[in-house]
Amino acid sequence: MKKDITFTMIKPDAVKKGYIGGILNKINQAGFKILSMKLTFLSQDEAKEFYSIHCERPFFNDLISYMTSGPIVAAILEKNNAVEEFRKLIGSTNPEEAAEGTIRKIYAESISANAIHGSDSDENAIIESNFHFDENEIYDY
Ligand code: 3AN
Repeated sequence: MKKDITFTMIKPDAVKKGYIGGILNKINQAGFKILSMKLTFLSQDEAKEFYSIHCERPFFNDLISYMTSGPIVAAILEKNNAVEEFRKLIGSTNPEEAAEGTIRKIYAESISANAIHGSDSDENAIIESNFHFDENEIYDY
């Protein structure tokens, strides 16, 4: 895929609280185009693989329990400079440090239940998108 993309997940805490609509509204208003999207559920193995970079961190087991505690919304988003622009829109990992108006400032409850994921590099955006979606599930419009 040659488009400028990022990958996101609306995490279980935000889905359970009914924030899907509010978060998607922020994403659309910020000018991101949704190329793929689904409500889905991560298995333990999928969550461990997705977050394998954090496997030595003290919060790893809690992170896996949390990410498998309910459904998530996975999506691929397109915009110029998508990765950086989306990280700005979601705000800091710790919602207490997130800027006013960011998705985490509005919707996240804590650093460990922080409402939304955004890829941290173009390379990871592609890896993470391919992890969740087949090529024929990515729409060109
Ligand atoms: P981000 O999601 O902002 O890229 P990462 O990649 O450093 O942050 O962390 C991935 C996820 O791990 C976070 N979204 C959060 O749920 C969890 N996490 C990160 N740091 C901590 C921490 N110090 N304590 C608990 N959970 C954390």
